[in-house]
Amino acid sequence: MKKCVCILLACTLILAASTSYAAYKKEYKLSVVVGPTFKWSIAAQNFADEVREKTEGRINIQCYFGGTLFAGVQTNELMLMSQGVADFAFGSTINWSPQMKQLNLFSLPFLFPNYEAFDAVKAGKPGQEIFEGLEKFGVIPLAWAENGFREVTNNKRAIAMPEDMKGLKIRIVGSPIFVDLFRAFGADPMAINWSEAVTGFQQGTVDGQENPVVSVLFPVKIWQYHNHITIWRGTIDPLIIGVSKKSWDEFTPEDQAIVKAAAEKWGAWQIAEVRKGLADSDDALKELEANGMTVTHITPEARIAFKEQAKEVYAKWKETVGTDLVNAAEEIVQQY
Ligand code: X2X
Repeated sequence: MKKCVCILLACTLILAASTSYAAYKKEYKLSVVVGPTFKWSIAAQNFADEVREKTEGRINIQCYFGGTLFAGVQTNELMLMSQGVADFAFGSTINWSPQMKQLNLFSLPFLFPNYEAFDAVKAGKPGQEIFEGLEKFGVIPLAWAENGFREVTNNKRAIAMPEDMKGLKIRIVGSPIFVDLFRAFGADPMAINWSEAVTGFQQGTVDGQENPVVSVLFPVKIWQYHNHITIWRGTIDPLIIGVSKKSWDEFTPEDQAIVKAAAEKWGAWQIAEVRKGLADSDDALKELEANGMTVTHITPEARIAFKEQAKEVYAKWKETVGTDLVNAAEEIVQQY
């Protein structure tokens, strides 16, 4: 009798397990805007491989690089996740910011002077609020990753002061705060999707662009197109590793824990990779110089001048992001 009960119990357990796994999809799609050689994509691929291995194949994540899931329109990525078309993403907060206004916090001009202030804001109440807010979009945030401080490059002249930007055609992401920001400096911002941007640099459709040094400018070898870079730390771009709630809810708690741990591991790895030669030394900048670029660091006085010229943009977008959220971030930043 005892044996019978045991067998029955075992059968029930196996059945329960197979029923919950049966809800799993054959493939979970992960979206990345950039191509497979970027550290950003390598982290995504490692995350996918680790989840597949640790869940013994139950969660099979396939990476779609180069923005193929959103057909090149990078500002649609969050919407696709809300709809469950993309199950996972290593998403730039800029690309998600047209829908989720709070994410423009990181694009507020000159808010973040250094990595320490930025990390403290992510780890503090503002970061927590942003993560909670994402759930309203049907996205469960798993971990932070990073694109980085976005620096300006161009093929016309060294930019040391705001007036040096006058008239320069600058490629930007199709996110309204960047239009406002570059217009404030008298530049001519042109929204071009990442999928077309490098062609734009090649063909000289634009004079310049803004993107992080190690994360993006190295893999595209920006020195082939532009010979000036300005380290201005004007805006910063964290990535969020997210999963659509629809997919998340299908996973057992054990598998959820595996997914979360892998996201934290590869998010941390990716952050360390894209800061190499920037946070610890200036080796990354020396490499740009070795490739023929002039590197201009804005002086503290220039930073004040840039900030002053972007004052109205900051005030307007502070309201859009949410005054309380920005106040909380400013309070943290002041300690650094
Ligand atoms: O399009 C860009 O500039 C990029 C790759 O940095 C983002 O996706 C925000």
